[in-house]
Amino acid sequence: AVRLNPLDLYDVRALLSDEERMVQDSVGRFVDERVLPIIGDCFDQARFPKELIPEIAGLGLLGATIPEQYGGGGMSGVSYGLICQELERGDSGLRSFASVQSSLCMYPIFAYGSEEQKQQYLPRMSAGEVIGCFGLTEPHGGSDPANMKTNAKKDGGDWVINGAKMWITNGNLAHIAIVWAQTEDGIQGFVVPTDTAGFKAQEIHKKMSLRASVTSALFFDNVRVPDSARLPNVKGLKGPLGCLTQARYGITWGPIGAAQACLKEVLDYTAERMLFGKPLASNQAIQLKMADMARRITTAQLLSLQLGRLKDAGKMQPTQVSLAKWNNCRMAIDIARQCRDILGGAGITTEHAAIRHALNLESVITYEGTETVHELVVGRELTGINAF
Ligand code: TGC
Ligand code: FAD
Repeated sequence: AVRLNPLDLYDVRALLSDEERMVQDSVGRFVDERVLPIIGDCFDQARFPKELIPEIAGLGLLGATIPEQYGGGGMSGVSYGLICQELERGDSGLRSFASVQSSLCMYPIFAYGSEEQKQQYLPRMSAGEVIGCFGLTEPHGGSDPANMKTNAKKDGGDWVINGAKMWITNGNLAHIAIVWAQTEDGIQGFVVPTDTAGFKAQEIHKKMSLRASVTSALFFDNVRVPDSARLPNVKGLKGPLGCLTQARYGITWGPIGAAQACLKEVLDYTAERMLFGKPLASNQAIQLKMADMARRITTAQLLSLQLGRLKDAGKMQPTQVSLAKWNNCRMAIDIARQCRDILGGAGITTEHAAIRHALNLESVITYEGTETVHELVVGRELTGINAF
C-alpha cells in the first residue's frame, strides 16, 4: 500500500498549482535551514531574528499578493496562505512579522492609499527596507475597536493625533505605523513615520508567548502629520476590519504549520522512546491522540484551502474567515499542548518545539479577534442576532 504523508493525509498538496507548490517549497527550505536552527534560542532570549528580514524580503514573502507594479509578488491568496503556514511551522512570531507587514500595513496602503502613498511605501516595504506596524487595539479593550479613544483633529492643513495603542506587533521595529484614529468624520487611518515628534513606542516585556516577536505600546502626544499622511479612500470601522479580514485569512493557515511541526516532533519521539519494553508509539492511548491530531490537521488544511479558493475567486466572506480562524487556532493549541504532554519532561524546555508553539498559540488564539469574538460572529450569521 502507498504510505501516506502523515502531515498531509489527504494529499492537499496535489490540489495546489505548480506555482503554489514552488512557493511552499522555497519557504519550507528557508524555514528548515535558516529558522529552525536558531528559533528556540531566539524564544529563550526574547529576541526577534531581525537578521532574517533581508532573506524574507528576498524570497518575496512581504506583500506577496500585492501587484508587481508596486513591488509585490502578485501571488494568489493560496500562495500567501502557504507562506504563513510554512513560516509558522518555524514560529508564530515570524509569521506575525510577515502578517503585519503584508496584510495589516501594505494592504491598507494598497487598498485605501493614494497613488503617491503606494509608490512611496509599497516597493520599499516589499524590499524589507521600511517596516510597518498596525495600531488598532487600545489599552481599554481590543475586542471593541469601535470604542476608540485615540483621536485625530484637523489643524489647518495638518492632523494632530493623541492617544495610545496597546499590544502592537513590530512596534519598536517599525519605520511607519498605520494608526487608526477617531475623527469628526469617523475612524480614519494615518501613515505615521515613527520618528515624528510626539510618537513613542515602548516594548512590552515579560511575555510568555511570542517571545521571538516584538510587541509594543504606542503613545501619541500631539503627533502632527500632513493631510497627505491620511489614507484617503476609506472611512469608518470597515477600514481596519477590512485589513483584519486579510490578516485573519493568513492566520487560518499559520497554525496548521505549528500543528504539523508538533505532530512531526511526537511521531519521531514516540518511535524512539522505549517504555515498558516497547516504543511509546505502539501504545494505543498514544496512537489515538496522534490519529486525532492528524484528523484535525487534515480538516484545517481543507478549510483553509477552500477559503483561499473563495478568496481568489473574490467570494470570501468575513464570517467564513472567522470560522476558520477559530477552528484552526483551537486545533493547533490543543495539539501543541497534547504534544507537550506526550514528550513528558522533555516537553518542558525549548529543546523541543511543542511548548514554544503552545505558548505562542496563546497569542494567536487571542489576537486578530479572540476565539469568543469569532464564535459570536458565526453565531450572528446563523441567527441574525448580534450578541456582542
Ligand atoms: P460593525 O459596526 O457591524 O461593522 C462596521 C463596518 O465594518 C464592516 N465589517 C467588515 N469589513 C471587512 N471585514 C470584516 N471582517 C468586517 N466586519 C465588519 C461592516 O460591514 C460595517 O461596514 P459599514 O459599511 O456598514 O460601516 O462591526 P461589527 O459588529 O461587525 O464588529 C464587531 C466585532 C466584535 C466583530 C469587531 O469589532 C471585531 O472584529 N473585534 C475584534 C477586534 C480585533 O480583531 N482586533 C485585532 C487587532 S489587530 C491584531 O490583533 C494584529 S495581531 C498581529 C498579527 O496579525 O500577527
Ligand atoms: P478584551 O477585548 O479585553 O477581551 C477580554 C476577554 O473578554 C476575552 O476573553 C474576550 O474573548 C472576552 N470578550 C470580549 N467581548 C466579549 C463579549 N461580547 N462576550 C463575551 N466575551 C467577550 N492589536 C493591534 O491593533 N495590532 C497588533 O499588531 C497587535 N498585535 C498583538 C500581538 C500580541 C502578542 C497580542 C497578545 C495582541 C496583539 N494585538 C494587536 C491585540 C489583540 O488584537 C487584542 O489583544 C485582542 O483583540 C483582544 O483584545 P484585549 O486584549 O483588549 O481583550
